[in-house]
Amino acid sequence: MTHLEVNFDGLIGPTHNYAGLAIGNLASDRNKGEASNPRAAALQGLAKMRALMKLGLTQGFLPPQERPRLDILQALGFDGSDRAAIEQAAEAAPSLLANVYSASCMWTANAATVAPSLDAADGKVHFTSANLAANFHRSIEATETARALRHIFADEDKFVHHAALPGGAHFGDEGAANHGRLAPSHGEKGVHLFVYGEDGGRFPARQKRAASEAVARNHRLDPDHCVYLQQSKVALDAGAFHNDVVGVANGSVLFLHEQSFEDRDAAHAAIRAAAPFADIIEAPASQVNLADAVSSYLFNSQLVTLPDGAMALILPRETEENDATRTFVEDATSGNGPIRAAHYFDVRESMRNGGGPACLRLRVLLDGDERGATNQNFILDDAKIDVLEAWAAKHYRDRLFPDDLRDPAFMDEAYGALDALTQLLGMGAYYEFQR
Ligand code: SUG
Repeated sequence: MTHLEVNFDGLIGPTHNYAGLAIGNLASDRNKGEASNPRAAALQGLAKMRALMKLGLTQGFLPPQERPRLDILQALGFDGSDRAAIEQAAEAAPSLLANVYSASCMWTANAATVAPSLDAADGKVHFTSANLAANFHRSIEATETARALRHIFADEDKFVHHAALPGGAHFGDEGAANHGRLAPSHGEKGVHLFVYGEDGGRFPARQKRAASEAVARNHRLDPDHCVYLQQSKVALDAGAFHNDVVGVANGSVLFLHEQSFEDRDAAHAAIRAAAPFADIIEAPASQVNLADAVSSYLFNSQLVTLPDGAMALILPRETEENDATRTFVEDATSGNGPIRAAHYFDVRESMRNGGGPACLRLRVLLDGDERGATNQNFILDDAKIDVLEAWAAKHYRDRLFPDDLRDPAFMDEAYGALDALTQLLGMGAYYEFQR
């Protein structure tokens, strides 16, 4: 049956804030301590999902994770009642409190790496939750991500779930944000590009080569169809903390910046050898410099195949506002090439934490039976988006400072929003605090 890519976006949680927690992420650092607007963030994300559905794509979502994570505070010695744990942490370690409150699971491109059944030796869809070991606030996502994926893709005859890689930073794994798949079409066997880093002069690399190799083994991929490429240190030091900040693959197209890889020529040769059908569309540094690529998030676009077979770019407004990147997009979409359209979206709340359109989604390529076996609670239609919009409008604040996390009353508010979500979706006692 027809293979379709389903995007699972992170439904942005009520605690979205700017705490400046992320290493190597210039936007997160720049906006540290500023006021966020969680309600606008959630609505922006939902508007993007609705627009992709209008383009004829199937759209899913992953629910927000439980925040604050009281179990983590307790494990770190802040015990007593829930309120007491929050108050003690606020006093003794406010930045730790921000970590257990982070809404970072919204960036589901980092939730896991996924291999379609077409490519796995056992003919099943494989998921490896990312350990996100490079940042504490993200490392606590892995167990809940694994639980969410098992909840949504429960059929063991079709789906295989691998736990996050062991060993912390030794096998640092940031999920699909450093992985791309090329194939002549969605229904054909693909070639997997795994991009890893070596520490730069300014920032440490988050994705380790050994982690990518382990994921490829877990997913039972054909080694001849896997290519390992080192991200360039200049890109890392310019703020490309994940490779999806400088490139995106879809179908036969690889859309990327000239300075993505440490050894550009060798990388392109390796890609062409494994995927002779590949169409590499590259922005020369003379036309788009790395600073513009990173600040505009040109390459953190979603490159999607529409029902008529043409491809479209789903870009952040920031790319349109930058003359160099907008012009590059106009050139890339105006000819007879595979990419025919560009759609710009306001996802500024996420962008201010370094998360563009592509960060907000996990791609899962599924055939018809696999789609049928997917928990339909997490597949959207217009009516469900209406419900989620009304829910966010009712339960989310429109202004939140990192300091607001110190008030235990905000914990009750955040849990209240998640509790209401589980009721709306009939998810039962999904979260730990509900048990
Ligand atoms: O891991 N930002 C995230 C952004 C992730 C973007 N994802 C992809 N490129 N696929 C990160 O750096 C900021 C949180 C804060 O500072 O409060 C943060 O975690």
